Amino acid sequence: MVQIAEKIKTISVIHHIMKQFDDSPIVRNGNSLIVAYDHGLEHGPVDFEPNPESADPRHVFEVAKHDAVTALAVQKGVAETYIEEYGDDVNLLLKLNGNSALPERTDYYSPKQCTVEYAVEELGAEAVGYTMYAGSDHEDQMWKEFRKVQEEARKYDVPVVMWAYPRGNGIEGKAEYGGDTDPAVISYAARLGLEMGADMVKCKYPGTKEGWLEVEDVVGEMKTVMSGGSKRSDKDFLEDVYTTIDAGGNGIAVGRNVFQREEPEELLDKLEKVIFEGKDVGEAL
Ligand code: FBP
Repeated sequence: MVQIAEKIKTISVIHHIMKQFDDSPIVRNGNSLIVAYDHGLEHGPVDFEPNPESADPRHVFEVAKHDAVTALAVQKGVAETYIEEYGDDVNLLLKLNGNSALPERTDYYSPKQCTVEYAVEELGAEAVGYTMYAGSDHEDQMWKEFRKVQEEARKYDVPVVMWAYPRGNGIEGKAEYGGDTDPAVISYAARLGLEMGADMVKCKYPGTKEGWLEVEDVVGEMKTVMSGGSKRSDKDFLEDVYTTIDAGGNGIAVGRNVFQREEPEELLDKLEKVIFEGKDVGEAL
């Protein structure tokens, strides 16, 4: 009897977690369109050069008020300054770790910069994000940090999005490694998200529908979103997004393809059609 009661309790906790994510404001009809804006840390101001307006966080918060956007992913400092003004119109996904492009490292590592408690209690985050460099010499350290993030997120009832970016000495340079868009590598990294309790993984686009299907085959119920990548034409970008959705993906987390455009709203209108309204690229354009 005790065992059954315990089992029911466990099942109800799991259901609660899954239901909570589908009910989360960062999800709409099962899908998400997350605008990522942590590039000032990850790449530096060089990413703002194609559209200098984008260096001003206020500009990107304004863009993120678009109906299609389900969340804006930023680092803590940007959130602290702008979320009070934009909190009613923009769902905050607080990126908890991050690293700059400046140091010489022997392998990839993204240190934790913010706790879930601070993100939720002080900044009002609706979700949290963490970059995992599986394959790096620092993978074990990052799992330790991720474990705390994931368990704290459960306590605060917010979903965890894992930026699943396999890279580093463990894989790069190996004969079987096909680069960071290799579906086998992306699938393994995405699967780690499921194993470690992420609610959603954000993966590089593997280039084909077959590649994304390979990812979907191993992630169970966990949601997947495509990482935007460098800026390309509306048509090329929408085709990648459509293929992702068609293969069972749940949307995108996109930075440069939005904020490097002078009229990002036009692309967001089109993305809304593909991600939330079941339209194909021809219909969206
Ligand atoms: P983009 O859509 O511009 O590719 O942004 C996605 C993202 O994951 C950002 O959140 C992050 O700043 C950046 O890519 C990191 O890219 P990388 O580590 O591959 O240089």
